[in-house]
Amino acid sequence: MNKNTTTNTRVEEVFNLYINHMKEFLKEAKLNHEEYTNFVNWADRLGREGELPLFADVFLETHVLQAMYTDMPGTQPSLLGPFFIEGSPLVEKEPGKSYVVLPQRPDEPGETFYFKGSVSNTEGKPLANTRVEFWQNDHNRGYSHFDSDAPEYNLRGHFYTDENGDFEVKTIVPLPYSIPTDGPTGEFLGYTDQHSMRPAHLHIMFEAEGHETLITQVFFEGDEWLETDVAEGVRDELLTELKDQGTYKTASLDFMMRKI
Ligand code: MBD
Ligand code: FE
Repeated sequence: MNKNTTTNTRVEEVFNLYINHMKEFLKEAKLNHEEYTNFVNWADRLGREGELPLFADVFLETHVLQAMYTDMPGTQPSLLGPFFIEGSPLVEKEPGKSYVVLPQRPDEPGETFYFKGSVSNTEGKPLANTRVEFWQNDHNRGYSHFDSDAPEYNLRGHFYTDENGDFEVKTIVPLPYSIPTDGPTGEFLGYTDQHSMRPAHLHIMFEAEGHETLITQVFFEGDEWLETDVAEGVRDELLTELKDQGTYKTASLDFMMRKI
């Protein structure tokens, strides 16, 4: 008995279930001892190189979400992913403007993009003053703080929906993203002959009083990686059309939050 911690019946319940399934799985997989040792060594490197969150979010998170949410009303959640960070700046509309500008460099490379959203509850009531957290990758396909040399919080920000539950944000068009391939996660992709790509996507998290926090993503019709997203994050209702307006692009999507 470990006297440093109190028992946690939920941990016990989940661990027992895990062991029962694991026994069946090992019988079927007929793992030999060398394979087991190889796995432990690989998993050790995965952790030491800081890729455990990456691996888990790419290969497990979608299954957690699908087990939780299939067939419920409201916008489908998608992956939080490994590249969210706390503390993004608050951005506000400049006088006379209908949109907020996502924090970016003065000369941020990429195609100018206006994304509009509306937020309502599952009964269609607009949700004013909903907190919208927004993050995405840049023109070099990296995320600030992780795999881009852009400044901290570049292309990350939060703002609030207006009195009609609407918001509009000026940013750049996100690009398809390759997860890092130079570590243990990439090694695994090689063994299993899988590519490392995710379709272009926006990350959005909505928080509104009395409602379930909605963590989701937005994808674009026609993206070549939609069907084979390495992280399996795509859901039909999260697809929108990227419209070419000449010197800039636009897109929009409606989101529905569930009451608690
Ligand atoms: C990403 O950008 C991402 O969104 C997920 C879910 C996994 C890896 C990289
Ligand atoms: Fe992402």
